[in-house]
Amino acid sequence: MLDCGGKVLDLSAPRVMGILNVTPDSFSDGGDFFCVDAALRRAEAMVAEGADLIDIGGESTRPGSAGVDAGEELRRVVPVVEALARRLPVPISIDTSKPDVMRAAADVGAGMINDVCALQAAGALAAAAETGLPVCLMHMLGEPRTMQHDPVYADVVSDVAAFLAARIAVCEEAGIPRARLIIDPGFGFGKSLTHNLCLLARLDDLRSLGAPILAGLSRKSSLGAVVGRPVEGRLAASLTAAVLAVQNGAAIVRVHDVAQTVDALRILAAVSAARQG
Ligand code: 8Y7
Repeated sequence: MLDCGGKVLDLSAPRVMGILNVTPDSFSDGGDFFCVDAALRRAEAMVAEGADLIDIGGESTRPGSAGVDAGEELRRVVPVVEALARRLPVPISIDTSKPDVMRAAADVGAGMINDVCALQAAGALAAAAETGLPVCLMHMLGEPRTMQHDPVYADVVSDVAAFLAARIAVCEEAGIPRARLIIDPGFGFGKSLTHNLCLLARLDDLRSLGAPILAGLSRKSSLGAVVGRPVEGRLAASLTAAVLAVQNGAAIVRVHDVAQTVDALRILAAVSAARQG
């Protein structure tokens, strides 16, 4: 059980995190007005489809992307977090690396911090600790602008595990107990196709770190590289990856296609139950 700012996330069964991007290409009027109502309708639809939490992000972390400043990110996400936290029964996760955004989102009801920089930004550790919220620590090699330029590891799974273990230790020292942490290998963040496949194949190696695992593979380019399809044709690949991630130990999958993922995981659960008799 994770206490997400008053809302409970029960991790005794796999959970689905629905992705809600609040960036200029989504829920905007074409200018810089972000339509809270449209974001709310999309989030409500994901909850109706079975999403157990909603991840709101205001900064694109795609390969090659530049950042946005804190003022802009706050303006995008805070009204959406506030509306969703008030109206939805599920916890709202805030996808940010910025301490000011963590604090502001927590103040308006966010239930989790999802940080692709694993609280390494200046002030992020203290800000996250102050909120008292669960935190997802993700591994990334390098930074979004350059991370896909020939990433190198000694052994990708042990390197990622060592990084996450070190971040867990730093968090514990800063007053964020392991029971409030989630770990994520960061599929696609400074990883070649082979690295991503190794991490998925050996995801359960990360279980020894003693924190639930979150896996984000939905529509990612490594899946596209295997099946040879553009982003809009990656549903089957994404569902297969989600099922494999859960089978290999993921507690939470971060996805765009909630309804289909929920169905896929129901089949996995039904078959697992039959095996156990
Ligand atoms: C992940 C993520 C993204 C992921 C976690 C995309 C924000 C890229 N990917 N957060 N965020 N894990 N925890 O394609 O894999 O969705 S953005």
